[in-house]
Amino acid sequence: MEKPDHGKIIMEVEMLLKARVFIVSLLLVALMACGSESTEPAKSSSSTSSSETTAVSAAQPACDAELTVELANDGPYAITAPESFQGDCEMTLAIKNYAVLVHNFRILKTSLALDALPIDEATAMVDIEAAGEILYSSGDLEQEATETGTVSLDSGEYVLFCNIAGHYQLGMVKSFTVN
Ligand SMILES: [Cu+2]
Repeated sequence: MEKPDHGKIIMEVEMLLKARVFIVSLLLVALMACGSESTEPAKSSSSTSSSETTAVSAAQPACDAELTVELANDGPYAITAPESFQGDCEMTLAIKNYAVLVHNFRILKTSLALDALPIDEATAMVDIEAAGEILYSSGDLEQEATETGTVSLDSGEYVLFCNIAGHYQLGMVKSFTVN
């Protein structure tokens, strides 16, 4: 009883396998035909997905720590912040002004030295156009006012400063390295 059954099963399995090979080859032919027919839609969909990929890679992971910036806490024109910080991530800034005087906060990418930023004589403010590229700009903060923001910085040297008239000249500036 069992022997013929086994033989039958083996034969059936063999037939099934042959049928599968046949079906798979049919499917391959069908797929190849589909592929050559739909060259245009395939192209457009691949460009869509590549732009999505770009968007995804542009959204960086959050940095491990928050960047705390204190304005006029360690002196009337002091900017207190870490000397260096982690880069290639989305940095969360927590800025606070401790003084009665209004202050603000700028992150500048520049090739100029810390003490060599050009000043607009009419306004007594740093001439941003001539100085470089501002990558973060806070609002004007009253005493005890805080601002939270995000910025992604490449590794390199930056200049932190306050651009209320005359404050840069009074030393409200600090170098900052992103690793
Ligand atoms: Cu200031």
